[in-house]
Parts: sequence; C-alpha cells; structure tokens
Amino acid sequence: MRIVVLAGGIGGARFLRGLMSAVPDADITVIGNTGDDIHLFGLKVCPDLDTVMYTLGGGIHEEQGWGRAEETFAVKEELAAYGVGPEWFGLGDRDFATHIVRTQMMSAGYPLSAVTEALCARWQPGVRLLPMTDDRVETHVLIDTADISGSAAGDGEGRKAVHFQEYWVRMRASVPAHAVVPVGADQAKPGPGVLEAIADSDVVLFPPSNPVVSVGTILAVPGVREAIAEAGVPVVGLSPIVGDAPVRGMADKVLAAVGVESTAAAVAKHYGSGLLDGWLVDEVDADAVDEVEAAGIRCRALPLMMTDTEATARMATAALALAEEVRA
Ligand code: FO1
Repeated sequence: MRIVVLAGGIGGARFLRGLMSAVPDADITVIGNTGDDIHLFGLKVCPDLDTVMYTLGGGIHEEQGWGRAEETFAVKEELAAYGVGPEWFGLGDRDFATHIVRTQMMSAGYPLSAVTEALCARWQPGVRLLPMTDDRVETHVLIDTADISGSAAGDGEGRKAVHFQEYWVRMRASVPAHAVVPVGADQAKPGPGVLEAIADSDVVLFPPSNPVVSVGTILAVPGVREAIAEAGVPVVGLSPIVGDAPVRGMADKVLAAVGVESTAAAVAKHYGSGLLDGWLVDEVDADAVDEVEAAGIRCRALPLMMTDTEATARMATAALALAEEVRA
C-alpha cells in the first residue's frame, strides 16, 4: 500500500512511528513542512524535516521531540561568549553537524530535496522524506509591536511580523497572533516527487500536526491541495485538538490567527470536505462526530493520545480502516 503523509514536526513524527509499526510493509512517503526553516549563524535549519529524520532514524531527543539525544552545547556556549545570538534557539553540537552538511551541500548547488535524501542515507528513517518544496518558504507571524519586549518595541501602535521560530520558541506563543504568513509559499513549486507521490498514492493521511503552520503550510504550496483533491484517493486526518485544546504545542494560538476555533470539529471543517474524507477525533470529543459528519466528512471517535507506539499504531490502523470505509 502506498501512503502519503503530510507531516510537520513532533506530532507528525510520532504518528509516523505508529504508522510504520501498524503497516510495516507499506510504502510511506512523507511530505515534510519546511515553513519552520530558519537561517541561523549562516546555517539553514529545517526543524520539521530533522524531527521526522531523527525520530524515525533513532537519534531524536525523545522528551523534547526535537534535536538530538545525548546532546552537548559547547558551540552554543562559545557563540554566546562572543555575544553572538540568538541564544533562545537551542542548537546542540550534534545538531550543528546536520545544519553544516545541509548548508555546505546547498552552497554547492544541491536542492533541499537532494540534501534531505543525503542526510536520510545516514539515518535510514524507513520512509521517503520529501521537502514540500525546494524553494525558500519561511512562516512569519504578525503580532502587536507593543508585545515585543526590548528595543524592537515600536511606539505601541501597529504590528510587526516575526519569524515563526521567534514567536514559537522565544515568545512561547504567549501573545496574540493576528496572521500567519508562509512567506514565499505562493511562488513555491512542489518539490521533486511530491505531486507524483500524491498521484500514485492509495491513501493520504493528515497526522495530528499543527493544521495551520504544518499541514496548512504544505497545502499552501500551489498545486499540492489540487493534487490531493484530484488523486481521487481517501484523505483521512487525525485531530491534533483533543477536548478543545492542542495535545501539545500551542496550535490554538495560530488557529485563532486564522479564525478557527480550537475544537476537533472546527479543524476538520477548516480542512473542508473538499479535501478531507475522514476525520478521527478523541473519545472526549465524541459529541463532535455528528457535526463533522454533517459537514460531509466521515468521523470516528477513539483514543487519540500517542502515549506509546502501540497506542499510535492503533490510531494509524483506525485511520487506514476509515480510509477503506470511505473508498467503498
Ligand atoms: N523548540 C523549542 O521550544 N526550543 C528550542 O530551543 C528549540 C530548538 C530547536 C533546534 C533545532 C530544531 O530542529 C528544533 C528546535 N526546536 C526548539 C523545535 C522547533 O521550534 C519546533 O520543532 C518546530 O519548529 C515546530 O514544530
């Protein structure tokens, strides 16, 4: 079975681990979000691609869900000693090597897709990991200048766009987001293999990744959403919102920015029945099933907490079963 998964960072990577356990013989292609990418210290950092690669390759820092296990921070400390920031983004020594190799290869002219393939040759994640595009896309968040501490603060009026990582990591999404803009998305082309993987797939899955800044950013690349709609295969998603709150991260902050309520049903309707055929919600949101089905999207309630690989495998199995129901 050929499965395509549109994945962001931590939620997407953890879901993939369960999916691989549920259907070990499946051919899985991951279309990875690159809107979280940030250039730091002259290096290109790809948080969501690296989280998938490290998680499935066995190098992830398990509790954090990002960065490497057994990490040290000598380089970060030396940079701080030189007064070279930002200090708020924790890049470890082992992780730096990934960004050095990536930046070196891109400087030599290799596209991000070829670089990702080369990095995955070491990590062997067991899936094909394709960047959503080889073009530069960086998500920015529009906030009030009054909410920016330090010298950058404006005159208290107006708004300013900050890089997604600054909003997410330095500010902990603690201030309202008025808009989320994947800068560059509208000029971006789907990466090599992306449209083909969708066209050749038997099912497309939206894991419990952030529906705005992860899955939403991938869908913002012109051609991707259309390819999924035209593929004529079941598209099934799993809600990242359980009991009106994100399971992890701060998805509710960016959902508000795009005017979507932080509920399992609202996220399904945000994707829309033109795209989504099936939607899994947690048992605590069982009362949302009717609302989602009324929107033309098949819906099932079951435990959606990815507490371990077995629990996640059950979720993945349920998603594939719903896809078969929809196909019938
Ligand atoms: N997230 C944090 O909350 N704090 C960090 O210091 C941090 C550093 C970091 C370094 C490399 C990397 O690949 C990811 C990192 N992340 C950090 C996570 C990152 O912000 C998120 O994984 C995604 O961008 C959101 O899904």
